[in-house]
Amino acid sequence: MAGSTQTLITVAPTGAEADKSAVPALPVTLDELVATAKECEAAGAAVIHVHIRDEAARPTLDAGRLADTVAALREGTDLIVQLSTGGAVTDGFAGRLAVLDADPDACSLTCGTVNFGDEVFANPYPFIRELYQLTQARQVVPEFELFDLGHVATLHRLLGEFGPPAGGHVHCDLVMGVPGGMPGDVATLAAAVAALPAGATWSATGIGRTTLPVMFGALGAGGHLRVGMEDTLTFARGRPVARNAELVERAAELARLAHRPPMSPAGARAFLGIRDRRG
Ligand code: KMH
Ligand code: ZN
Repeated sequence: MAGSTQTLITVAPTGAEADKSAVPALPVTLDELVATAKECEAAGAAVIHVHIRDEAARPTLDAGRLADTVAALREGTDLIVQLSTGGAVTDGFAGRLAVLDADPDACSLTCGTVNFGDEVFANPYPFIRELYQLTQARQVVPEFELFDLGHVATLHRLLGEFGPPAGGHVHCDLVMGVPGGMPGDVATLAAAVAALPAGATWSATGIGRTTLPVMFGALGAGGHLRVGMEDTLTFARGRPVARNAELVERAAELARLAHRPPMSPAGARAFLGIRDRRG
């Protein structure tokens, strides 16, 4: 399978937490997002995990903006467009479900509640179940976001109750190092990977200073990578990230050094079972 010889790189360029006024390099307008996406695709990304902002650069789940964003990313790139259904910690469940109305290729689906710094990122099982069934009905491929080992148990429960996802393939993302979630270290990575459903593939991302340990651990264990300013704003000690693409460039370079070069967007579509929604 392509996943064993190549590396799927996802870029998460914006997130819902960082403040544009404090982080001027953060892409928040549609033009900034599309320019970032093009640069990251050229650098080796195959998937873009998307959070959008309003005219004041605040996180939003506005339906019109989401639809325009999906259209603009499809027009400007070949990247797989994965919309966040996690949104911001302040977003309600109805708005998060309505994200699928924008008809993305893929979406995130977090498998449990987690403390998120001083906040709570709420994902009770009835919400997870409803979102999962909606992805199946709309044929939107979910990526299972796992912030803690208990989320892996919930993933097993979900698949046991409702069967395989759209596309037929289970792909997870281990989000490590969130204050309140599982730590971003190699021992925890190995434990989480060992607990995944048989046949599942996985990416990993380490928040903040866990970025590099998680990236090296994931490459060594046969996993895939997510990078971007949603997850880290510091490229090296004392040096802020200047562009999302430099995070993708570094991930692609490490993947090539591991003899698992970046997967193309076309390869990633086949790997993840993404249905072609482009005109
Ligand atoms: N912004 C976080 C609270 C996702 O995109 O699905 C949730 C998050 C997960 O970023
Ligand atoms: Zn996100």
